Order: sequence, then structure tokens, then C-alpha cells
Amino acid sequence: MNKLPLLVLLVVILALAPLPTPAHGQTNVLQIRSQTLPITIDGNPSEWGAYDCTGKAPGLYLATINNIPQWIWCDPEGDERTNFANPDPRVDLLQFRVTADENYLYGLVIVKNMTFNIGDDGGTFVAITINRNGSTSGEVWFAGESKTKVNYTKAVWQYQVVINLADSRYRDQGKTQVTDNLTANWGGIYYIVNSSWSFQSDTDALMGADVSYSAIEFRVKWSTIGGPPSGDSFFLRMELITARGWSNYANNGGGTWDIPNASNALDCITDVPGNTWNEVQDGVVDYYIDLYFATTPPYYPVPEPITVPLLVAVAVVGFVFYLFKVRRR
Ligand SMILES: [Ca+2]
Ligand SMILES: [Ca+2]
Ligand SMILES: [Ca+2]
Repeated sequence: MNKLPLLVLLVVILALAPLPTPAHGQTNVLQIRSQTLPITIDGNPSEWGAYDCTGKAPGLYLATINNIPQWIWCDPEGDERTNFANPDPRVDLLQFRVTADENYLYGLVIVKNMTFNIGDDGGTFVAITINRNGSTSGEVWFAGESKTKVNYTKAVWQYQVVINLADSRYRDQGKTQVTDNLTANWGGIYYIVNSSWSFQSDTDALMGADVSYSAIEFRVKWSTIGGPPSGDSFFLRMELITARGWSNYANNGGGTWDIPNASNALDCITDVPGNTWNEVQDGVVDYYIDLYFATTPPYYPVPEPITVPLLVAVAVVGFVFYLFKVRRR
């Protein structure tokens, strides 16, 4: 019996089989596990583990620390604008980290030094925009009347997370640590809006800040920001600015300290070197980061739809060919 045709079929089948490589050449993908991550939202970032950005180029890194896979943005120290104080360590972003499990997306923001109490006027304000999968429909402005836009061709947002430690409900209480839920108030310590500027509700969403760690942690349910990761190349495209915050909670006011005729962003995630002014003087944070997530470890791409029928066809042809050979014996 001539085995050459069967050998050819085998080669064809192997050639058509999907390869276990991430789609679109994406090699850095955060694996989402089904177990709940051991993260306590309290402003103490110790469970995330130490990551030394010193000596590293500013940029995005993927690392697993304390068994928590995490995206880590390393930001330059001392690059904040100094319109209100020089230096202004409460707005000097050092690290932004993101991780996720089946239920929640988690964030960690670390600034150089929070030299204030929670609720003080001018406390740290952070706005984080979320674009899903590069969608081109969404909103362009950062919150808090920051007079700052995201990259409006590449990174319009569908959801925006805002944390404002100047929330006036906490004023003059000497608080160095708070944990709180989402609010529906422009002066609230934690709110999330969609691209229609409607407040999202999520009773599981939490933020925690502790000025002694100069850190803010937050979590939000995937369903609050458009649903869990899907597809074989899911990513969140994010931008981030810091500012000094203000609030008069009951009158529903709050936002960023104003710098006349200019962006109110004092630090941001960017690849533009030097002072943050270099990026925001045009009123636009052009830079964004793409954070890839995968839901099923190990991460294999879904086979292309055409592959499965082809494999079936090849198998059928092979079987018929085999029967034909047997009958001719
Ligand atoms: Ca914590
Ligand atoms: Ca910085
Ligand atoms: Ca710019």
C-alpha cells in the first residue's frame, strides 16, 4: 500500500491546525483567573507587592508579583506641573497598576507624597478613561472640567473612572484613610460615568485611599464598564491625568483646580519626555496605553471558523481514500 497520500494528508492537517500563539502577534496578555484576587481595597497597596520603577524607562510593564498578574505603568518622578506648588508631590504620578479577575477590574494609583488629609481642598484628583477595543465612538473630555481631551481619534472613552480625595464630606475630620462606594455626585470621592456623562451604579465598586501610603486602590465590576473581556484580542485603551481636586458635595460640585486658559492636568500617562506641560499644552493627552486581557489560561486563539470545516473535509477525504484502498486489496 502506498502511504504517500496519507502522509500528504497528515502534513495538510498539521499545516491547518491553529498554532498556540496569541492573536495579532500580541505577546503581552494578562491572564484573568476565575479565583477572586486577594486584594483588599483600603489604600494599603502591600498585597500588590513592590515593583521598583527606578532605573526603568517610563512605560508599561507586565509582571506577576505576589501571584497577582498586573499591568504596571512606571511614570517619571518630578515631571508634574508646578502651577500650585513646586514640587507638587500629591499629583506626581509614580505608578498606575491594573489587574483583574473574573468579576472585577482593579486599579492602583501611587503618587509621590500625599501631604494632606482626605477631604482637604486640593487633594489628589485622578481621572482614568476607558476605551474598549479601540472603539471609535465615545467622549473626548476628561472629567472635572479639566479642559483636557483624550486622543480624540484613537482613544475616545466609553467609561471614565474619577477619584477625588477633596470630597468635602470628609473635610476637617483629620482622616488619613477612607474606603467608600460609588457616588452620583460631581464632588464625590469616587464616580464612574459613561460617555453620556451618566453616573454608573455598582454597589460592589469600592475605592480606598490612605495618605500614609500615598496610594489609591479601586475596583469595579466588569459589567459596570461594558462587560467582561471577550474575543481573542480584548484590550482596554486607557488614559490617565492627575490634578488638584475641589468639592462642595451637597451642592453637587467638584472637579479640578483651574489654571486659566490651559489644561488643568498636572501629571499624566505619556511618552512625551520632560515636564507634563510638554504633553498637555495643546489640551490633549495624545498618549494612551493598551492593556490586553485573556480569560482562559492558557491563552489560545479561537480557531478561525474556516479551519474547522477544512479539517472535517480533509478527514472525510482521508477516510474515503482509506476505504477505497482497503476494497482494492
Ligand atoms: Ca490594599
Ligand atoms: Ca510623575
Ligand atoms: Ca498633547
